[in-house]
Amino acid sequence: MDRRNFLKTSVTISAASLFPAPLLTPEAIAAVPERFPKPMTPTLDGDVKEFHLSVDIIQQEIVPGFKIHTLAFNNQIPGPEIRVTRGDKIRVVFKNNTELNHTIHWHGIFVPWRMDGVPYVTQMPVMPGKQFVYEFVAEPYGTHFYHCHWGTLLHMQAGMYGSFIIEDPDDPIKKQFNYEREYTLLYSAHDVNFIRKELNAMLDRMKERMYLMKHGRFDKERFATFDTKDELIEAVNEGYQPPYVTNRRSPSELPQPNWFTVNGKSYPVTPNLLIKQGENIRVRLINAGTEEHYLHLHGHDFWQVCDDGVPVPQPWQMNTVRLSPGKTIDILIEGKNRGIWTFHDHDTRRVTNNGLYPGGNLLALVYEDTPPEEMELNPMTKKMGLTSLPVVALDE
Ligand SMILES: [Cu+2]
Repeated sequence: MDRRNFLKTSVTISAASLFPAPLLTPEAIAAVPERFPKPMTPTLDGDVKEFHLSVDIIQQEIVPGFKIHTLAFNNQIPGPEIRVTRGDKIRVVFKNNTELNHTIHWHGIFVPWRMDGVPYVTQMPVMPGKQFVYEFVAEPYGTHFYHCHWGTLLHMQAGMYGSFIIEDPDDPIKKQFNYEREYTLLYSAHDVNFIRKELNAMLDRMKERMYLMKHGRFDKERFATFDTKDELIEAVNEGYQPPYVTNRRSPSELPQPNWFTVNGKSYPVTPNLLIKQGENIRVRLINAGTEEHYLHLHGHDFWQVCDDGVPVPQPWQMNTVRLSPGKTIDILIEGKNRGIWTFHDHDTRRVTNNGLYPGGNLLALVYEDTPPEEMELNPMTKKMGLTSLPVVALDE
């Protein structure tokens, strides 16, 4: 391949790269926003902001050449971002286009309890083809998320999550750190074999359930739903075997995540964060998965400014932050050290794709204004006869 063709190829796949030169082409910089969740535009009904979410089974390409079947809000993983102002009246019309049950839980938001989206606790599941309308006021301020609360172990890792940002016109973090740009990163972990097997099994179970319901032969014991605990205990005393006794799944069949995604993608197609020297950026970290992540930034400290959406009384300076399942943490990065830096899970099992390093939760903080002379290879590397570093490296 001559140099001209090589450069052309570099440009087309540059957004996928973690490595220096191609990240700074105008095309690569323009492509960065595509890797972040898009805010949904609401329609207005009086003073109510109305959003529409649906769920479908779609294929998602996690990395080039590898697709899985997923449960996706509005055909996107993560789902679209809901971004509103504190105190807004919100209506979300949720339509279930799949043959499975679902609900939506609003994680961290002070909704009325009947809107909390927990099946059999606050509402019935939203059954195939049906819809449910969620209404609440957007409180409190901060970084939150939404996710399905039915069959959560499968449905969340299969893609049913999205960011929910509640802004405040007097944002305390903006006042303190004066940033212009911000980014949302949603982390998840996926056992793709579990997703495939369990999705198929659930579809089968639901098919049978719908058939029996249609013919009036729905049987409570068979589908393990009881009106009271006494009813369950009585059934057990008479010989009923609940699913946990009949051992549907052994511990080894519980999910063992082998794919780790940020905004639905693994390295080398994870989203990169753009910054300039002297600029502050805010990054909203959301753990929508089952694993704990230890996110480490090279070449910088950053400030932890919010914990579960709540501004911390005194921002903490650190370079590694622990992001437990269900947590949201906002960090503020000061552009003080020009160059290209990795930002990754320091549990190195999670910077793999299907067990191979590099992959997974690995992305870059990219200074857009790194001057060309600083992009030059160092003398030791030049001695190897190279003119640039590889565009994508996948070999451990
Ligand atoms: Cu669901």
